[in-house]
Amino acid sequence: FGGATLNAAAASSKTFNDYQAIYNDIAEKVRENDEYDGGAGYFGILTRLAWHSSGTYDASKGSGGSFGGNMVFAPEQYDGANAGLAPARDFLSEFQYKYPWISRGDLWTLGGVVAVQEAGGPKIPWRPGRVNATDGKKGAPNTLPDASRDGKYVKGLFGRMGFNEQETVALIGAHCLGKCHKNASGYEGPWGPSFNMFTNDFFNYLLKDWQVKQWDGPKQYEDVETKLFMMLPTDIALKEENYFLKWVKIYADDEKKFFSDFSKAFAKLLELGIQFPSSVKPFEFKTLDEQE
Ligand code: ZEM
Repeated sequence: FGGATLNAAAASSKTFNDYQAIYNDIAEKVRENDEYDGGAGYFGILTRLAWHSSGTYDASKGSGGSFGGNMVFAPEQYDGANAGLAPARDFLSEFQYKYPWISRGDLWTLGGVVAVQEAGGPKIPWRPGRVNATDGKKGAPNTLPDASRDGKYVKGLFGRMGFNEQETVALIGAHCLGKCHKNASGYEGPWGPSFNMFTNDFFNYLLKDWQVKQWDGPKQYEDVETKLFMMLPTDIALKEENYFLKWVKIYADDEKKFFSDFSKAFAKLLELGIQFPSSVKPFEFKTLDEQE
């Protein structure tokens, strides 16, 4: 990898407790809004904001990633893949006012950590230090995945970010959370019934029988048994390539293993392209439940 890395700001006067306070504020607001989006709450959309701010990374060029918080500027602002993420940025913006010292990249990635942990998922080690870009020049549009494609495309796209097949499958397991929205992506529906809880359900559901849904929208799948749930073509593609299917089965059988691998891969995703000073050690935030 020949890419340049961006240097995270050296440790400021802020400590673990300062960031835990922001974590708690976000988590309280997530709790208060648990009826949002038909009971999905903000877990899915906040996880997706963290992913889309980071998943623009190209390891060969050192471009993209969460460092600058580029999604507020053109061209990333108008990237079709980011349609529907404004409610997540708006949700977090009050904390930008309350804690003016935190950067957008830190706030958006921290929002993803809150969402995963408060939904019952694994702890995600997280480091601060991203620095706001002042314009969109370093934005990397058209780099996020297209859901209509096949497994080789998915392998190539996650390979561009520096992920292997195991990490790729683990990351896509985040589709246990939230929903697709016709007015955002064109796709519609949740991947399973417990879309406000972080579990290995995505893999259990994926291994069931799926058929192409007959409707006026883009090609997506519905479960044969109830027709209540959905899969994207790129989700089904994880069953069509043995190098992915192997991990789908492992994670369906072993939620602990999924949690541990997801935690590592998601932490890596949020830090793509960023060089942290060795003095900045990862924080592991307490959930609201653990503090009660
Ligand atoms: Zn998603 N994702 N994603 N994803 N995603 C959607 C929703 C969510 C793909 C994709 O096209 C879509 C990862 C990987 C991939 C989440 C997390 C992560 C939606 C629906 C689409 C179309 C958006 C809408 O309509 O609102 C593709 C093609 C992927 C890879 C091949 C990875 C990696 C993720 C996190 C680690 C989450 C949580 C959602 C639910 C969002 C919500 O609003 O509830």
